Order: sequence, then structure tokens, then C-alpha cells
Amino acid sequence: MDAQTIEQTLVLIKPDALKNSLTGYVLSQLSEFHTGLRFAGLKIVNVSRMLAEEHYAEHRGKVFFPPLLEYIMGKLHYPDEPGKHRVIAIVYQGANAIRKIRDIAGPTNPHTARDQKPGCIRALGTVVPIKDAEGKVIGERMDNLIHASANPEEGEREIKLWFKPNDLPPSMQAYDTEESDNYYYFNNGNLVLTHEQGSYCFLVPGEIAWKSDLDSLRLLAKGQTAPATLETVVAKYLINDKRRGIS
Ligand code: 3AN
Repeated sequence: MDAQTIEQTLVLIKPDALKNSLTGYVLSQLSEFHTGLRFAGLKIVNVSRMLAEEHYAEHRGKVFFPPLLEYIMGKLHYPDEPGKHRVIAIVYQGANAIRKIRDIAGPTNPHTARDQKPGCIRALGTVVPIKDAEGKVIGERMDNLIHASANPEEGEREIKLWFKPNDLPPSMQAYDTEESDNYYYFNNGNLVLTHEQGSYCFLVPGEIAWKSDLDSLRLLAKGQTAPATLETVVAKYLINDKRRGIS
């Protein structure tokens, strides 16, 4: 892809921004008037644990990983209102999309953001202590209102994790696509090619998929390792699927 003209980035407006009614503010800060960037895709997502784990895979094993999952799933800000467990996922496109949005978002830690870049979006976030069962502080959680892809490789990984090709207008599908030639089902952690009791169909023949997803599924179907994990592919195709089966 020509990075100067059609660089894309993923933005998530996270549950703390929704709860504090900052959605309009964030969209305004990132508007085409301010950034020169265009909307390429937008969806409201009820984040499954599988999607959360794949999105934050690089943080697996860290002390803040479990609360980070609960945060992005909306469980911390809306503990008693599962109907409000949502994030707004957006793809922006344009020259230097990643850097422009990271600049407006600001540093990861809201305290640092306030010190170093007053006025950036994350300066409005909070840092919350993480405590163990005895109440001892063992780390901190950063409620920083938005996520923004860090570099083009992460942008591609994240856009393909949250969006199917046809969630974007054809001219804005920046990565290779291909028609699925098979039925693909998810059954209790496994990939199967024929329907079984309790399995979830996530791709049908003729459906447009990211080529990289199909390449990985073909390898996984043969029992081989693949660049994308099964969960990475399934989490996206079952976004907002009521039946779930992926918690
Ligand atoms: P950024 O969102 O600025 O790219 P990442 O990708 O390193 O930062 O981290 C993803 C999320 O994980 C952050 N938005 C923040 O909520 C959380 N996080 C990252 N590093 C830490 C940390 N050292 N302590 C607590 N939470 C963290």
C-alpha cells in the first residue's frame, strides 16, 4: 500500500470515554478538519474476551493484563449494565494517519500525558491502582480513553482483527482480499470444516475475507501452524454474534 496516500489506523473509543460522554469530543479532535483524515470504517462492538485477548496479546502475562481485558470489555465502567458494554471501533485513512492520531491521543499514561502534552485526549484519562486480594497495590491500570495503532504493522494487524473487508468501502480495503472457498466452523476452540453440534459457522463459501485470514485457515485446517491464530480470525467473524460461544 502507498503509505503516504492510504495509510490506515485503528482507533478505539473505549468504555471510559463512552461513560464520560467524551465520544463527541474525541470524534471532533480526530475530524477531517483537524487531521485531514477520512473515515474508512466504523462499528459499535460488544468486545468478547477472545477479541480483547487478541487485541492486547502483547501484554499477556503482565500484571495489568486481566484488568485491561475487563476494561476494554466494558465490565469495569458498567459492572451492572451489560447492555452498555461497547467500544466504538474506527478506521481512519490518509497520509501519516498513524502519527497524526497518536499525536492527538498523546502518551499512554494519562499522568504523563497531562505533564508532557496538556490538551491531548489522554490527558483527560485516569490511572487506577490494581490491588491484590489483600488490598496491596500491585500495579496500575491506565484508563486512557482511546486506543490508536502504534505503527503500520500494528495498524494492519488490528484493522484485520476488528474489521471484515466488507465493513469498509471497496476503495478503502487496503489489504488483499479473497473469496472464501469453504465453510469454516469454530467448535470449542477447534477449527472444523463441517457442521457439528454446537459449532459456529464464521465463514461461508463466496464470502469476502482477508486473504491472510484464509491463508492461515488453510494451514490450520491441515494441522499446521499459521501466521494468524484461529482466535484472531474467529474473534472478528463472530463480532456482535449473539450466539457467541467465545465468551
Ligand atoms: P498504547 O495504547 O499507547 O499504544 P500499549 O499498546 O503499550 O500503549 O498498551 C495498551 C494498553 O495497555 C494501554 N492503552 C494501557 O491501557 C495499558 N498499558 C500499557 N502499559 C501499561 C502499564 N505499564 N501499566 C498499566 N497499563 C498499561
